[in-house]
Amino acid sequence: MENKLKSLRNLIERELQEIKDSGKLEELKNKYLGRKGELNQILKGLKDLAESERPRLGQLANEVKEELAVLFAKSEKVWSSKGQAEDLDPSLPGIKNEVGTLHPSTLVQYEIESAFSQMGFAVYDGPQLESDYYNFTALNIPADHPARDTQDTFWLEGNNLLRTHTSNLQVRMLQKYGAPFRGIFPGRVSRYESTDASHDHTFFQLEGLMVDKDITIGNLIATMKALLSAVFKREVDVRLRPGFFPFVEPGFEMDIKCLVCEGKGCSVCKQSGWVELMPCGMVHPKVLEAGNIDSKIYSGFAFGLGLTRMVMMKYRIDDIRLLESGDLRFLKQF
Ligand code: FA5
Repeated sequence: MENKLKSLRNLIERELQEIKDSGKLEELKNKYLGRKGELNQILKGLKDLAESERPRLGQLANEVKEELAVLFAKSEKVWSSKGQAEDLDPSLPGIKNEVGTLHPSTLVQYEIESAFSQMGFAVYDGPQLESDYYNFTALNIPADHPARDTQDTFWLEGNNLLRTHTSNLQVRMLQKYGAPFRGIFPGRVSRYESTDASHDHTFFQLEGLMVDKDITIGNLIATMKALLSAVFKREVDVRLRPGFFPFVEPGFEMDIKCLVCEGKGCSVCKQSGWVELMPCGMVHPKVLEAGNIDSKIYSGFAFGLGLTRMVMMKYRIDDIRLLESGDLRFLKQF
């Protein structure tokens, strides 16, 4: 019996290696391990053995049985994965891949970047985690200045904060590149404020800064007109009014006639028909000096476009919170 068991195991091992399809595997399994299979036929002979032989051969029979079960299990695994590969039909049409789209703010940002590149402006990025100095103090907003109250923020350790505006790059850029300078800085900003249809706690601005000899308000207005036509590609109604920012003198607010309601009044423009879009002005001498620029030789203009609001106007989006919601039903429309 011992020889029969061993040669059956060797035979099965060999045959398993030679099989060519999973049907044959099933056939071998029935032939050798089935109820009426060869292994059971051999095991039936156990009862006829001498009592002294039975325990040893019984144990051997169990070992062979287990070994064969493992061998068959391995082959089944191999043949089931081969089976899957055989099921693959390369002629079937592919599964549609979900490709994302650019965020509407990115689309508008790219349009502005391309228009400004043609006017000789470079595009810069900068830290969103900023020091008190570059976000406020260097911009002529000392610690006790009431202008800080208009831009409440999230404070971090070590007198750092999440930047409240892209103006944080004005002095950084002047210190780094000096004058003459032409640059735009798009990016994310944060404010600690309650949200409504036109205010979010996280939104995007796009700053512009030009410093050179003989820069005037005329240059500022021409540049802002170029920006508006790059985005809207048609005439839009805007108005310029005086505005106060400690880092510009004189300072202006540029508003756009609300395109969501065509100026009739809605929740975006707070029923006024106008939306604050782009504050701007001539760079304050103190800012130039913080950037190591001689304010007697150089002058400049700066603007701080509310990029997210611009996107709302362009696409007539009636709630700013949709833009950072991550809602694919909304985003897929662009
Ligand atoms: C500023 O942030 C100044 N740094 C702009 C500036 C730059 C002035 C250079 C002069 C020279 P203000 O806080 O007004 O200003 O914000 C600028 C624009 O960002 C607003 O006109 C508006 O379009 C947008 N904005 C402000 N707060 C929010 C908000 N909570 N949600 C969405 N957009 C906002």
